[in-house]
Amino acid sequence: MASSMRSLLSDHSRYVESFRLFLENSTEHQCMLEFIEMKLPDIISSIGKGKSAINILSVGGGSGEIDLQILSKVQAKYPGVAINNEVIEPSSEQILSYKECVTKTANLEDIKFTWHKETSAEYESRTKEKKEFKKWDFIHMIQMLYYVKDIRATIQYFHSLLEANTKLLIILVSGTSGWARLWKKYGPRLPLNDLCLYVSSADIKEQLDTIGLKYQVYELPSTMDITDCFITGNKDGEQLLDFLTECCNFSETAPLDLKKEIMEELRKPECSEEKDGRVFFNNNLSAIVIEP
Ligand code: CQA
Repeated sequence: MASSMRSLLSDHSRYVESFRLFLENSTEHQCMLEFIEMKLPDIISSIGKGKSAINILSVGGGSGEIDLQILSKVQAKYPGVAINNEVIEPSSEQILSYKECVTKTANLEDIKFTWHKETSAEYESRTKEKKEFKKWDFIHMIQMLYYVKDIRATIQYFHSLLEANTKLLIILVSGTSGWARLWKKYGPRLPLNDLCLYVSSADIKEQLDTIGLKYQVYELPSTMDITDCFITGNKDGEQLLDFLTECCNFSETAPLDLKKEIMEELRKPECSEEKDGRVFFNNNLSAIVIEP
């Protein structure tokens, strides 16, 4: 039977709405902020050694909340040193939010911001064409590798822009997360699209080993409260389910057997933990720090 399931990424305003709900119901941002607070200072401890300015490249900077926290740590480590922060971000709405975020934040006077409204692949071909091989002191790619066509080539390209004492930081879902489990088991039965790849840190580590790059991995524990997904007719629950399956209106468009199986899977210990009558989906992230 032909399925009428459609990718959530094909309906942008719906995607944004369920992403907002996901952020409200998960510790996604908190766990990154904790990592930035506790681990980043050490990771960036030599990126500015002897430099008069620090060049940072944010690949897929989104609306900037996480970027600004990273920048505050760089400022704290290198007080008074000028920072040049360039952002690659294809969405004009995200760039607008980022700019508003910058306007609202104090103490950013020593930082110069530049936005490139393009994908990482467009950035690569544009800079190659112009033979503009700018080197960077810190490059980060946070929750974005799902959306590139060729992960290995993307990592290799941005890695080639690093000099001595610098770092490339990748954050994405952990191979031990409920996402990785769900994708492995049900990926092929969920709406196929070439916009999003089901990749986790396990796949990235494999790629890095193949290329022969040196890296360190940090596990960032995170959960998403999906209790509402099990309440029939609950609107928030349905939207969270759309985000989990990356499907538009999953509840009503998925074949019944698939829906039943996924609802059962979501409760299993491989995906979630039950606590105080609530169901917490494993949203663990991995931070991978790559050496030059
Ligand atoms: C677009 C693409 C991705 C977006 C977006 C818009 C996104 C968030 C907000 N708007 Cl066109 N991506 C995103 C960020 C974090 C995150 C997830 C998606 O955790 C969910 N994933 C599952 C782990 C990624 C597939």
